[in-house]
Amino acid sequence: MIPRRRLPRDEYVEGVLRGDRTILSRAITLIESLHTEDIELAQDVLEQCLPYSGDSIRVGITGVPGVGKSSLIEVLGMYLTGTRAEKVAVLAVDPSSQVSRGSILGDKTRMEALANDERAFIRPSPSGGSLGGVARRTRETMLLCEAAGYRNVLVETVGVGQSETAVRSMVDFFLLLMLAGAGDELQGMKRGIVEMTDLIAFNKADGNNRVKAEAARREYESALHLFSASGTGWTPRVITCSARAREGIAEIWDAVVEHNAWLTSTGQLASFRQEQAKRWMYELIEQSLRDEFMQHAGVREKLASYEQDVLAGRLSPFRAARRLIEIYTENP
Ligand SMILES: Nc1nc2c(ncn2[C@@H]2O[C@H](COP(=O)(O)OP(=O)(O)OP(=O)(O)O)[C@@H](O)[C@H]2O)c(=O)[nH]1
Ligand SMILES: [Mg+2]
Repeated sequence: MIPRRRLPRDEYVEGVLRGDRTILSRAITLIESLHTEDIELAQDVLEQCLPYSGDSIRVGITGVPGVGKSSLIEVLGMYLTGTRAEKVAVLAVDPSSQVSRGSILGDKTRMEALANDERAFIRPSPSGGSLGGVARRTRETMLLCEAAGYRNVLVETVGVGQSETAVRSMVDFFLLLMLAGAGDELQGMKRGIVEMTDLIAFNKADGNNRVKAEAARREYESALHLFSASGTGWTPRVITCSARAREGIAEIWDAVVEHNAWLTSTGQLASFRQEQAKRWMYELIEQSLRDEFMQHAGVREKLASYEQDVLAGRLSPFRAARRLIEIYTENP
């Protein structure tokens, strides 16, 4: 990709605030950049946009690979932009994506209708780096999208590992997509995913699968009182849906809206936002310490050889870490 010249700060800020999609994209690219000069400018831009963010409905969507997250997001997105005439931003957290533009690039071409919709903005997962780094950039992207007037944000997360916890901490509503008969352990029952879920939807409830999905729904509904949803007092719901047949879509969004009204009326939305801001601060601290450390000339010079020593058993991980940190602190 040809590097594009940076814009002055105010051009980013004004562009984002008036909802200019090209500028919004460029501001996000700036946030994703690892160049020192970009990082400072990006923080400046974010700071200016921050007061205009936060006033949105943030929904995380998870589920095992192939459950239909992207398909459902496209249909849900079209419902929002069409039936409800609202703007929607679609983001993703996928730390496994190493390709230059992230893994939902394929989805972006697949989500063709939504991608071409004036009211929708789709941004693939930032690529590379730690989960923390990917999550931070997604969070900041979300804030920029909100400042650009996207009042609904959908975040897709890969249904494996810790990405779910990272996404849970940046959204208000968590939707777990499941498949009837695919095995509970596999789908997160045993990994504590259900406990952070506000709505379980059995997807692909179409064709021959319709009856099975309905049975699974009933079974889960009666088992669900065993779980206390995300500690908020909200009772999680269980429904069936089909991205293919476009069924259950309004029902999903009704639950989101109802949940949002309920969070607002109980004052929990405000504390969610506070909690999210606090977490963001700690993430930023960790991230910038880590970046500084990794970019320290002395550390860079020694890191690879220490890593080899640890691999070969010549040096304990403890000692290696300590020496590297000494190199960093002695000559910051
Ligand atoms: N029958 C049926 N098939 C569906 C439905 N939703 C999605 N699919 C199919 O399931 C497959 C996977 O769908 P995706 O939307 O890519 O699933 P995903 O969860 O985003 O997958 P990853 O991004 O790989 O984790 C595709 O072939 C879809 O066409 C549905 O409601 N019914
Ligand atoms: Mg997908």
